[in-house]
Amino acid sequence: MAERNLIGGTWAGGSGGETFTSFVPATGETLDTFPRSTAADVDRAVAAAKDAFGDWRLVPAPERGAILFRFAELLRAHKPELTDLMTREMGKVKAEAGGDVQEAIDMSLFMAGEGRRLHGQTTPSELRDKFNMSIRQPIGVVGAITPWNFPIAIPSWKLAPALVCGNTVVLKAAEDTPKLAERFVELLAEAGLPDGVVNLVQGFGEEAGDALVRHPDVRVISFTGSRETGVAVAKAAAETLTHVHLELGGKNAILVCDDADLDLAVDGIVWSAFGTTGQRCTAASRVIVDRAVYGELQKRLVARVEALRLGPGWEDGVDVGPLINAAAVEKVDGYTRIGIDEGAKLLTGGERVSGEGGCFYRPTVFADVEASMRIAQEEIFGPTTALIPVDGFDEAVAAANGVRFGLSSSIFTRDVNRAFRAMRDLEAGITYVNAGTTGAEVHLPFGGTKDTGNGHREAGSAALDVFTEWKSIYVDYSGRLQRAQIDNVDS
Ligand code: UN1
Repeated sequence: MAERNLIGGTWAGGSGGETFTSFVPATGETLDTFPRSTAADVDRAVAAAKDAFGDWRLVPAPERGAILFRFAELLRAHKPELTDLMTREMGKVKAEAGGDVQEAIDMSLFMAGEGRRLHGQTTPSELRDKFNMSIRQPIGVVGAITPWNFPIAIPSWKLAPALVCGNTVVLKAAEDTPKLAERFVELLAEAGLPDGVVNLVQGFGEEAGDALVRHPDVRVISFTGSRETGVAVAKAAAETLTHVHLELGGKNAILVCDDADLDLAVDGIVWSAFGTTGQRCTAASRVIVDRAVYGELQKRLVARVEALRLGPGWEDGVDVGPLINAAAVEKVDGYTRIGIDEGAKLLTGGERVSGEGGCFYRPTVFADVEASMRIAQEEIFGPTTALIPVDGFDEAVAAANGVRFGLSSSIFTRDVNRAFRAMRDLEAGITYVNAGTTGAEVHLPFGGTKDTGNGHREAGSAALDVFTEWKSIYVDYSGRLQRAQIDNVDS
């Protein structure tokens, strides 16, 4: 049995004896075998994390940050290797895989710096000779459940803030990218984390993930994935009143106004809709276009999309890699059928790539999509985008907001008034002006409104709110009993 769970500083096999395999989506080849962990494995990992919390919470935050600085250095030193592995295990193209690792470097550096901030507040007391302050405190064991689409970046979004704040972690990474999760944790350990501060349990959501969410000693769950699973996580965690941070789906729209720079808009659409093969929660799966430029935009967009080169991510000159697995190809193809049945016009794509061993699907553009159609409402998580024609700015904003999700949004316009209205009125956690829907930077809050989450944010200092609890402290140095709300108020 492969010893690939990290528990209390020791690499261990799974207790159930079952294994699962990681594949190369571009070829279908087998990459490696991992333990399919059980609730018993999760139990051991949580116990190790709980045990390690006692000391880790007392390590000065700047020292915890220093370990993250070292982790960032190690990520940088291993960037070529991790990038190459990511093109194989996850499938994204080289430039984007490098970007994924870079995002983890950036996040680790940002959160390392938090070790010397982690600001609380001091504030006057209403009473004399009394001092008031609030401080952030770690919460305890954090369960991090991460997706395969950003297999190095997203674990860093969760683990770097959790750790610098003084929590310990059990990571259950996606079963499609276990090797990358293993390398991530190996490098963290190498950076100098004490045993048990980070633990890794490989396996599936139904067993390992579920056990982690329900474990009474896990105080915070941070989950990125589908809306459906997010709801299940929230329900399961309710029983133990575990804090839950959810980062769920998107149905992100790009608005193209009649005054837009169309070539720039096409650049933004191609990059946001087909980068990472559309497998980003920030992907532009809707393009809402003013009828004045609708025909011209279609023409320019289709020409660009048909020129995109598909292939394995590790090859030079490839624009679009494979989907993550065969089930994803089925899902994306199913939505092509749904779009056609709904009466949308298939402009290009809409089929598997034959003659390849891997999970390739042609970049797909639908036109004449109505805002209420399923392909304009549901998250497809693949290389499919829907063009929705509208008359004017107000109709565009209404269409953009007419979905359950609210992660990212974008507007192409040269009109500053429209740009500011869009910043105010688009119901999303992120709005880009004259850029596509992807490309969030680590020092700003990341997350969405409506069904995209449950009100929390990752990244930036906002992430600290997920991984700390406030403590308010009152120090009375008057030497006598002073009663707030009473002694300082006349009658
Ligand atoms: C995701 O798809 O889950 O803004 C995260 C972006 C990336 C992160 C995407 N920096 O597209």
